[in-house]
Amino acid sequence: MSSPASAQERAAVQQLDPRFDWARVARVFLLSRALDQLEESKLFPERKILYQFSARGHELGQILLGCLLTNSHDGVGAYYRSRPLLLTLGLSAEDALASGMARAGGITDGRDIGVVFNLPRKDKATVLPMAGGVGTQYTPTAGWARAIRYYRDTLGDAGYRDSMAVVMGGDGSVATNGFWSALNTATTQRLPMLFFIEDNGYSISVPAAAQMPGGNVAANLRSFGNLRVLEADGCDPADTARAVYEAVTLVRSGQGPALLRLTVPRLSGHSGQDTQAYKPAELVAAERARDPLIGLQRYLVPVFFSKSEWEQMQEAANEEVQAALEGAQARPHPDSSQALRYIFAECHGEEGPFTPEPARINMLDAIRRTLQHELKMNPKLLIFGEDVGPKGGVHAATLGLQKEFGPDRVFDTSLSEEGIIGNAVGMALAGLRPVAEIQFRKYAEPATEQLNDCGTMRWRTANKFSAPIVVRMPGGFSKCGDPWHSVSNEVRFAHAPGWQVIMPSNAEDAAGLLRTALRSPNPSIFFEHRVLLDAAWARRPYPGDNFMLPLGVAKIAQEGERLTVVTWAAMLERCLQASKRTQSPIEVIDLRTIVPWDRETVLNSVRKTGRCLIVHEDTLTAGFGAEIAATVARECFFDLDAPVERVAVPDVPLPYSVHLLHAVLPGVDAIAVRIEELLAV
Ligand SMILES: Cc1ncc(C[n+]2csc(CCOP(=O)(O)OP(=O)(O)O)c2C)c(N)n1
Repeated sequence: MSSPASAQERAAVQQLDPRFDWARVARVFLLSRALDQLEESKLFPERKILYQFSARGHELGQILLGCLLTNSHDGVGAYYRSRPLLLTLGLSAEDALASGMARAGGITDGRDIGVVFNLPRKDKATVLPMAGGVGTQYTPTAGWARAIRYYRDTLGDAGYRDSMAVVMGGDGSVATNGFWSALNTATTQRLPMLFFIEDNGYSISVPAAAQMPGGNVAANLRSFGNLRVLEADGCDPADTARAVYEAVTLVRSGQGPALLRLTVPRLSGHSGQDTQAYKPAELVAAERARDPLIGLQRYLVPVFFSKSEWEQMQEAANEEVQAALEGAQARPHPDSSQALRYIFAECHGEEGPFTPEPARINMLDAIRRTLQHELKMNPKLLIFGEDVGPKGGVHAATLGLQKEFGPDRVFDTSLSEEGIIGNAVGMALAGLRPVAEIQFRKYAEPATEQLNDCGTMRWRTANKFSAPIVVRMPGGFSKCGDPWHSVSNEVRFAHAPGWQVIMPSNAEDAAGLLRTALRSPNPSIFFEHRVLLDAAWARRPYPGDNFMLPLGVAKIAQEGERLTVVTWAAMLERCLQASKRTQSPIEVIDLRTIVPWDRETVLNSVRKTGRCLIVHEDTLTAGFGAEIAATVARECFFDLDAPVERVAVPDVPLPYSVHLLHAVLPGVDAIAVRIEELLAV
């Protein structure tokens, strides 16, 4: 900064918003611009980077925001155009370029595209792992905001005082489910959360007015309850500084959430490939004239910097970027031998001694008691979902838990599965242990994106982040079937990398497997089969408060030599009954978990018996049985005396009519017939 010579100049300096370090703002702005410039003019055309999402036009507000995110428990849900904010928070230019160039180290070690970032932090704001899906950032950030409140108010951790969550998004993102879900959560719960909307008027080529009436999210939300709404011109330094400061101060002061809409130009195409041919030429020209860099220069030069100082800063930014490029280019490619690592954590939870009780309880009580004990043991464990609070869940698995542990620990959510899972992810990232209930397996579908992104998080971030949540979901047939409440489709989770998939068949296993999941470093789907919740067959003595079962260890439910039946969950009882109908010794294996699945026990058994039948409730085509069959066919090829067979529901939903239901569900008769057929080969 030059020392202003005249009184007039000194006065002018004082007119700059004194709450910001403008030298820092200018430095980061010029660095960000130089990075985009290099990428757009050289690295992308030369195919040295394969994705480019320019932040040109968006920088000012992001950098001012970054200057205020000083609290170590602040959390930011960002998106692909947020690099200026990350640079403000400490992302180095070399890491930025190396990420785009898919070099070793850097942000994701070549696993994710260069702009899908994260920043794990101890001393400054954490940038939550981004995802490629527009709108996916909203609900996890609301979860982070909820975690702040839990640490601060329930656990009494003063370190969380004044902390906040910020979610960033474009005008297109406000049309997504995630935006509305997070807005509902943040406003009904009055969470410390800022919605930071950078409105550049376009979502790729679609104008903002196609996303919502009038195209102005702030105008539409002015009457939304519990929400402060602010707007500013994101190219005007004074106006942007005022609005960003006010928004951050409001949220930090505990007055609940706020939404700030900044209007900004998108000075480049949506991404490297996009020519913006759909934009009228006058608009492109007007956007160029609005460039916030011009605005910032006017604001700071000559009152704060002289013209030559400004030029020197520009030159310094270019030099920094050149050095960063050399550093990035010197880095090796990521080690391909590491590509399969970090789907799961490379450590295991501890197990304790256990003390079984004599009385048999049903699976529902076993689940409730396990949850109750873990709630007692772990103050960071929270249970939530639709109706799990005062009602105790529609299946009664959480009955009485809110009364015992209070509404901060066991609570109802709004009706948004995307919100339930997304919030859980954000809470887990903040160090809590969320247990989310999805009321019925089928209703996990609105949360598909959050579930998939949660599963891949550890891998995507090269082991920097993970969100070990437990998702309990009842499903499968009960007294009747129907296409909504009786879905099993567990294979869908087996196909989504990063999920442990647990399918207990009885009360004892349910307690042991659930406890393992609740202490596991990985996310788990815990499937509660509806017919087993109160089935007499599935009752067992409660195995004690320390009982844990390892995942991926099947149980040989019945030993035999002539044929191996592999099954899980509600089909186990039917398989055992069917095996009794035959006069031959049949080995029946209860897999207990399908990810990981116990290949060794299955393969050893088939090597012994030479015959294999797989029975499951999920539909036949591409069911998990197909995976087992392929493995057995390959690994036991020379031991097999008969083809590997499957009995499963044909490819239809489960019907409501009990008559129809039993026509499609694998029954004892059908299983017994297939066993006999295989024995006769
Ligand atoms: C769920 C989802 N649908 C579509 C896309 C493809 N896509 C990527 S960016 C984008 C436009 C988003 O626009 P906006 O939210 O306004 O942000 P901007 O790019 O303008 O900053 C689209 C449609 C995606 N990544 N995710």
